[in-house]
Amino acid sequence: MSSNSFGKIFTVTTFGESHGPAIGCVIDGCPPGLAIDESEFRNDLDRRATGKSRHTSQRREADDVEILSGVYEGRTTGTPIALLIRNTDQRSKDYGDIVNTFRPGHADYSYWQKYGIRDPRGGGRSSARETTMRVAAAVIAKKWLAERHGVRVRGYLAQLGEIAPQGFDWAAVEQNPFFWPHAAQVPALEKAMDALRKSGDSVGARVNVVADGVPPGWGEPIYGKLDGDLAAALMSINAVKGVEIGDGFAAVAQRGSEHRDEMSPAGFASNHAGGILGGISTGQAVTASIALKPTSSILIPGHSVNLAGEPVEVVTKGRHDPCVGIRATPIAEAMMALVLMDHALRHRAQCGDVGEVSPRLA
Ligand code: EPS
Repeated sequence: MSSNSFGKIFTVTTFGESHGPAIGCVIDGCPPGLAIDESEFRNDLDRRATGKSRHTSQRREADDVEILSGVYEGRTTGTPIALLIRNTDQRSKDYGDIVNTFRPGHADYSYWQKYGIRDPRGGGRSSARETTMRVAAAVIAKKWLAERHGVRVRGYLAQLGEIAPQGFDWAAVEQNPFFWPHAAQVPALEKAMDALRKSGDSVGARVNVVADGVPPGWGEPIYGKLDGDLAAALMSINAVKGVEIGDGFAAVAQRGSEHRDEMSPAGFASNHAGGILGGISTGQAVTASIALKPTSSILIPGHSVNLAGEPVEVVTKGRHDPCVGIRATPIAEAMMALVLMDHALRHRAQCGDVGEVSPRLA
C-alpha cells in the first residue's frame, strides 16, 4: 500500500531519505546470469548527480554503489539485488527554518497532511535524491535490454524555460551539462542559467526520452498498457507535471489523416503514435516527453503558513537546483528502461511462444 515498489516481474523497491545515513533499492526478478560490476553504475550516476556543474545543486555526493546481494562472481544470480549508496554530504542545518513552515509549491505540506509527521531535512523521502536509486536500478535494466534485445534508451533536454533547441544532434547531448541537443546554444543556456541563479528564482523544463530497438508486442491491454505504465513511471519522477507519449497533446489539433502512421512494406511512414498502439509496442521507437515544474525551493520570498497556521514569509536557502530538469534526462531514461524491462519479461512470460509474427515492419 505504501507504493515504494513498482514493476510486476522486474520489481524495484527504493528506500531512504535525502539526509538519512543511506539510500538504496532492492531489485527482485532480475534474470540470472547478467554480468554486472559496481563500476558500471558510475557513468549514469554521474550524469544524474548534483555538483557536476555550477548550474545544479552544489551538494557533492560520492554516489558509490555497494552491491549487497544478488550478484555472485560478477553475475546476477536471480535472487534479490540490493544496492546501497551512503549519503555523505548532508547539510541539515539549511533546513532549520523549514521544520516549522511549508515551502509553497513543495510536498512539505502534502506529506504533513498525509502522515502527520515528516523528515524536513532535505525534503526527506520527497527529495530528488531518491531518484539516484532509480538510475542505479536502471543500469541493470538498460544493460539487459541492450544485450538481449538491442534496445537503447536515450534522452535529452528539449526545453529550458522558454528556450527551445534550434537544431538537433544526438552527438551533442552528452557534451554539455544540460543534455542539450544543439551545441551552438550552450553558451546562451549558461548565460540564462547564471542570470536565473543570481535572481534566486527557478525555471521549468521539458525532457524527451526515446527507446530505439523495442520489438513489437510489449505492453498489456487493458490495465497494463505500455503507455499507461510509462506515463505512471515518468509522472512518478519528482517535479513532473505532464507526460506525453508520441505527439501527446499536439494530437488534439491533428486530423486522423495526419496523425495515423501509414504503413508500407518498407515500414511506417511516421511515428506520431510514439511507438505504441493499443498499449502495445509497434516496433517503432518509443517516445515520451515530460514537463518538469520550476523548483519550489527558491530565494524569492513567498507567502506561506507555519505549523500553527499563522502567515509567514518563506525563503529557501541551501544548495538547490535552479532547474531540476537539467538533471532529469538520466532519470527519465531510467524510468523508461525500468518499464521496458518489466514489460519485456511480462511479454516473455505470457507470449514467449508466439514468436515473430508476419508481416513485421522495419
Ligand atoms: C533536493 C534538494 C537538494 C539537492 C537534492 C535534491 O538537497 P540538499 O539541500 O540536501 O543539498 O541537492 O539533490 C540530491 C541530493 C541528489 O542527489 O539529487 C530536493 O529538494 O529535491
